[in-house]
Amino acid sequence: MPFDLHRPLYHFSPDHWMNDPIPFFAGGEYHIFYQHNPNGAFWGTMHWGHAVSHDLVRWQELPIALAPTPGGPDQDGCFTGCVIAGDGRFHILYTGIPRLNPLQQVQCLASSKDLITWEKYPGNPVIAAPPGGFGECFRDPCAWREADGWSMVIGSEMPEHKGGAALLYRSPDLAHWEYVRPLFTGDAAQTGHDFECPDYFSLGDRHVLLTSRNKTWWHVGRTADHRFTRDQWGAVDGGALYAAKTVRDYQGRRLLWGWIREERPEAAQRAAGWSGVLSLPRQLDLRPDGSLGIEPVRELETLRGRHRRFGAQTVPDGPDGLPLAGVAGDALELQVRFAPTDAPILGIRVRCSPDGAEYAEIAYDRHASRLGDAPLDLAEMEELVLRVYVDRSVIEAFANGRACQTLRFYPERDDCLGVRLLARGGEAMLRSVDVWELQPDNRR
Ligand code: DQQ
Repeated sequence: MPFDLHRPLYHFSPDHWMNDPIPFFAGGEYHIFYQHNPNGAFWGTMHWGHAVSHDLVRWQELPIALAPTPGGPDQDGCFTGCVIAGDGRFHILYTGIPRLNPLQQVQCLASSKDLITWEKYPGNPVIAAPPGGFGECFRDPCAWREADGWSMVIGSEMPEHKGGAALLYRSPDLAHWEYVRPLFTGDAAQTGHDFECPDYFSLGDRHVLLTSRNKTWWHVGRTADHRFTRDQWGAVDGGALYAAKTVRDYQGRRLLWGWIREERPEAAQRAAGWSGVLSLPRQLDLRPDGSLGIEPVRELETLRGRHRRFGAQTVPDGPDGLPLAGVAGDALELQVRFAPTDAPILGIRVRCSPDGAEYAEIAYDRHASRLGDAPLDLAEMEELVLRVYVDRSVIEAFANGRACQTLRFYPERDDCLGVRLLARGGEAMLRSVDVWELQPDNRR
């Protein structure tokens, strides 16, 4: 394989195309299904790809799980959905595309004994048309078991682009579905005009709904009488992460993955032969104030190689940042702690060229209370704690257990390896920096 400066080393990124990961946990293994085009690094002819991991860190590709059936209700694509276990088998509910242009969307069922070989239900589609009164979007089913049958939400939208709608259905057997009502409707000004890829689960004593449009959004609230009432909401990630979904694992953890989108021209994606990256697994928790906490999982520590620690020091005010002496790499983990400060901007630059001209910047703006595009309010005496994973063209940054910003960075040169600490508008006090070189098995 020719050397590829941009292809991540420890993030999963299959050949050709991926989007929309769908996680599932069974038999001690983590599975990721994903939207996949096996015909090239561009969106089209949507299949379901499949990969498995024992440790949440190293992924192995498995055979394609679902492919469009010529002449079938999914002949133009097997779009996103969910995987569930029931009656001794596994089931996929997904959106079949009978026609892409103009867009037709129906809901389909497939089943499997081993998660590898899938049989489509002969009576597909199981839902042939949306209920009346909603806009065009009608896709991405998310189903779960209740004491007396199955429930499912399908991503939709209010008429005239007013906001998303999560349409609630009920079924005794996964094949026959009855529409109930919208579980929740959103406001376009807050969370976009529709709800792609809804994900719905309980967390602590609350319910959480994830929806996607432009970003993935979290909504935390309570459900009663088939209505979800939202208490708080926010963005799962301010950057390049989209279509995030979750699974509960054997430890009871709620784990989230998203699709890290490309931000380079389509021609460059096709030429590279790959497009789309699976995010690192993130653990979700309910914070004491009822908002959503998001942290990278501890299993990522198994990637750690050589470690360096830098102690307290002043970071001078300046446009270019303070180089972290002796640190270089395109696959790094960094943990940075800044003391509470008056500097309006503080953060870190990674993948810096030797002259400092090229870099990717993760900066906290104290006046705007934002980490990139992710809101982050720091309490008066709260440190800024950044955890940053660098993996060639992918940078995932986590701040204070509650804000994330995923970046893409595609340098032309191969010496963008430096790290610099940043303070602008005033000096900042660094408490410590820990740096690990990450040692993926698949260095290529
Ligand atoms: N991607 C799928 C759709 C979904 C969208 C198609 C979100 O099912 O709504 O690839 O990225």
